[in-house]
Order: sequence, then structure tokens, then C-alpha cells
Amino acid sequence: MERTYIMLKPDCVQRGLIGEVVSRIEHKGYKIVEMKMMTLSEKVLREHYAHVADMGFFPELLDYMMSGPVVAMIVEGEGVIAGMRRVMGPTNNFDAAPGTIRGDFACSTSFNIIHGSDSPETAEIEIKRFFG
Ligand code: IDP
Ligand code: MG
Repeated sequence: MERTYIMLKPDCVQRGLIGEVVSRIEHKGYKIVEMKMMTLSEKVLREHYAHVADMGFFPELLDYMMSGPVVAMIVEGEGVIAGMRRVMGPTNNFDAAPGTIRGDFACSTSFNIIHGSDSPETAEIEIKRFFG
């Protein structure tokens, strides 16, 4: 069965939205097969966000992602990688429609509640990165 890496970001935890977001994932019918709370190091974040390291918002992204603990998960289901991206909504805050997690809860494009792998290749790498 397909697996993806999902991470509830520090704003999700700080705003008391863990239950709400986990419940949406479960209600969709996906299965949470691993879950842990952790605080991320700058080293792992520089790897995880290497594709945006040249962007102006990168220093702010590092500070945000280290501002508190995250909840890391492996989520399993048919077509779960693309499916979770649809449940999450797109990166751009304005494009994230109501009914999606980001559309309902994200205040901005930077502070956007949740991460989900964007392809089978990245899912495999990210599951290894955060779960070994
Ligand atoms: P994704 O999280 O939807 O896959 P990516 O393009 O991989 O989006 O970007 C990683 C993270 O960097 C985003 O989730 C968001 O927190 C931050 N980010 C991306 N684009 C912007 C932007 O234009 N302004 C501020 N932060 C951004
Ligand atoms: Mg991404």
C-alpha cells in the first residue's frame, strides 16, 4: 500500500489543531501507521527544504519550523501521496480553497499548518529522513 510522509507544523501544534487535522486524515479513510512528536534541528530542515534554500523566505522558514515541536506521521492508503496533497490544499494561501486543511486553517503561505510529500520519490526519502 502507498505511504506518504505527513508533518503537522509548529503552528498546527501551537494553535491546538492536532486533533482536528488528524481527524480529517482519518475521516478521509487514510491510516496513520506511525506518529511521533519531535523538535527539528537546523541540519534536518536544511535537507528537507533544500529545494527552497535560495528563496528569500528561507531564513524565516527555518525559524518557523524550529519554533516548536512538530508531529511526524507515516500515512498509508490508496493514492495517498496525491490524495493528501488534495486534502491539504495548495501551497499558495490564496489558492487553498475552503474545505482543505490549508484553506480552512492556514493564515499565510509561510505558516501553513501541514507538510505532505509531493511525489513517490520524495515520500520514500522523507519517510527515511524522519523515521529511519
Ligand atoms: P509545499 O509545502 O506545499 O510542498 P514547497 O514549495 O515545498 O510547498 O515549500 C515548502 C514550504 O516553504 C511551504 O510549505 C511554506 O511553508 C514555505 N513557502 C513556500 N513558498 C513560500 C512563499 O512564497 N512565501 C513564504 N513561504 C513559502
Ligand atoms: Mg514541498
